[in-house]
Amino acid sequence: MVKLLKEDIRTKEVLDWKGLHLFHMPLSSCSQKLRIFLNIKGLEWQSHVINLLKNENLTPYFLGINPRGLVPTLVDNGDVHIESNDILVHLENRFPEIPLIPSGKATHLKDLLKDEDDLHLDLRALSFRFLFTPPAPPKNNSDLESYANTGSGTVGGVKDTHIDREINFWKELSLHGITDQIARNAAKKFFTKFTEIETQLMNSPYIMGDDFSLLDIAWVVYIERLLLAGYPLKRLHPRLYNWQEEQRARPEVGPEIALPADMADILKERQQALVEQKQTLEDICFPL
Ligand SMILES: N[C@@H](CCC(=O)N[C@@H](CS)C(=O)NCC(=O)O)C(=O)O
Repeated sequence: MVKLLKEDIRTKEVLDWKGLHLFHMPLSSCSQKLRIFLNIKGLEWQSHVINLLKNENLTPYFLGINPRGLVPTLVDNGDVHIESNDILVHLENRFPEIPLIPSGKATHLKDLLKDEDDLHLDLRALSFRFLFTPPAPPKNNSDLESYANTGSGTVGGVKDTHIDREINFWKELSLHGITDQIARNAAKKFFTKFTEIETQLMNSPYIMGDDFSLLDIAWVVYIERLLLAGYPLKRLHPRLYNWQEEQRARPEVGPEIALPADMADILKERQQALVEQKQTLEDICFPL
């Protein structure tokens, strides 16, 4: 569980907030997880959109709430919770109706959620290589300086090293872009994981068995992002592709991962350009 201590938080106003408040962004995959969960549980919550494209996550206000500068961030009756999977587990414990942790499998589920979280920077790398085309590096040196030096820099009262990984990602992106090698390594990890999940789905309707769980929510959003980036899911993992279609058809899921029409057009054009240049994710990363 990553619940912040009061001393980690510099934007003190949130300590007095009542109810559930979610800092999120529509297209952020980890934020999509939370919104799907809240839909399924039918919970009331207040929305605070943080525009990552404008680096609103690097303001003193937001870094004063989440020293890692990441969405989603939950404020639950004045307690600040960070890390999407930990937030899911926290909310599941608080609102157990419509259970999303299979009975007796809480520890196993946490381990499997960790595998997913460990792939987050790989997902981001593939997104920035094949999906997003920022006209300039998304974070310049001065942004990264603020990132490193604003907010408490502590999580649980201890200096947080997680932020260094984030800063390093953005530095590398602006210096070298996402190289073929980085993209291939990332795609390989997803291929291995998808092969494993697909085997599971040959025997059961959901990843952990007969019941829909937090793990399904977590993977649905990653799979959707990778599909947008051109991962050849249908060819390589046809069962997983069909499963994803089934999940997308759920009313609590589909709207949270759907793209606005104008954005869908832009991304389609981008994919088309990559096809013409023979630079799609499939061209660069497969065969492995
Ligand atoms: N491990 C974190 C990852 C969160 C994360 O990286 N969120 C992304 C959006 S999906 C973000 O805030 N990125 C910051 C940025 O793009 O500047 C979690 O699961 O909450």
